[in-house]
Amino acid sequence: MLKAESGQTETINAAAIKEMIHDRGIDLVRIADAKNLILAYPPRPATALMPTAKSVIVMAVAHSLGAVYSPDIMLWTRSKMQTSRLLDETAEKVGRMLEREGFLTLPVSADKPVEIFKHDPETGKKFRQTRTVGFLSFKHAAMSCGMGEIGKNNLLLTPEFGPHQRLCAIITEAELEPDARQEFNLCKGCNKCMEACPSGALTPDGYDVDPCFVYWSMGFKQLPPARFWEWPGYIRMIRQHMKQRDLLVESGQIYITDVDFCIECMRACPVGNRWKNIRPKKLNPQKSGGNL
Ligand code: B12
Ligand code: SF4
Ligand code: SF4
Repeated sequence: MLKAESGQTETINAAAIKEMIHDRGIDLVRIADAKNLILAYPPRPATALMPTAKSVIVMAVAHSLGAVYSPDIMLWTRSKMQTSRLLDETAEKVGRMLEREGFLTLPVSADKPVEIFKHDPETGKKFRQTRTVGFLSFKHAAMSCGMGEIGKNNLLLTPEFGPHQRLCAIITEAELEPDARQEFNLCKGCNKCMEACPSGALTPDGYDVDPCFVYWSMGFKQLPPARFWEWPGYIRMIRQHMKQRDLLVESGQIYITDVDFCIECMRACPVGNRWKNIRPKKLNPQKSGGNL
């Protein structure tokens, strides 16, 4: 147990923090050693955000499966916002409690904002498609404390919920006992995620962020042209979309409700014990601005 500098009676240890977080409605919580995180590329160590960090508390809230399998992605999007709210609110409250007890603490939001890169920081070359990166990679933090593994769909799979959860983290100076990493072998290698991916971002070679970003953010199956002869085809695609979509009205909804255009790699994945009894047998296509 850590002695809080405030001298108050709050118990600050891993078990007490986990209980407090579970009581607020969070489904999974584990703790990683801040100095021993598995790093993604580009690396985003917790100690770059807080040099004195000792622990990273990783939290997950399951999505409503009804929303995942709903006929229109907008229903999921709204539900996703609520999972983010629950996570962010919990992170904020636990963070304030830890700071009251004398431990510098940084809640990292389940949602945006993210860092935006127009150029490759290593070479200075302009990316064909702007890239975004989180301040901390939650999937890697979650793997670091044995919450799950990254599947072929490039998402964190947990034994309980498969890919159907939203993640969030709290970086803190409080030294909490870390949870061990684990081997799971949850991914069945069934390739359902690859078959379901409308943009071609998921292939046997792995995950390609650019086509995913373009489809997820706008529902477009083509990347912006890299050569001048690619323009006519690209313009044809945009005109096709404009016939049925109102991009101006849509952008209003996107800003208010954080609309995404795709969760197919998540929907298609059969992993997750808790869903066994309620998972629908048939997966109907989900309507989004992208499926024209
Ligand atoms: C930015 C981001 C995106 C971007 C980029 C994705 C990416 N992989 O980088 C876009 C918008 C495309 C995206 C898409 C999706 N996302 Co997203 N996303 C994030 C976010 C905010 C940060 C991801 C990140 O930084 N990852 C770390 C890097 C380093 O990831 P990586 O996959 O190993 O590597 C890629 C990048 O580094 C990029 N890359 C390669 N070289 C370079 C160079 C530079 C300079 C840069 C900047 C990037 C870059 O390509 C790599 C893959 O080849 C996280 C939340 C968080 N803070 O972790 C959510 C998160 C990963 N997303 C999530 C989800 C659910 C999705 C989507 C299903 C969309 C949706 N509707 O919600 C898809 C799934 C795509 C997929 N199959 O991976 C969930 C995943 C939950 C889970 N169970 O795993 C997270 C954790 C959000 C959350 N709070 O729960 N996402
Ligand atoms: S979010 Fe959609 S486009 Fe991106 S990898 Fe998943 S299925 Fe493919
Ligand atoms: S859909 Fe199949 S291959 Fe893809 S992540 Fe899930 S289990 Fe693995």
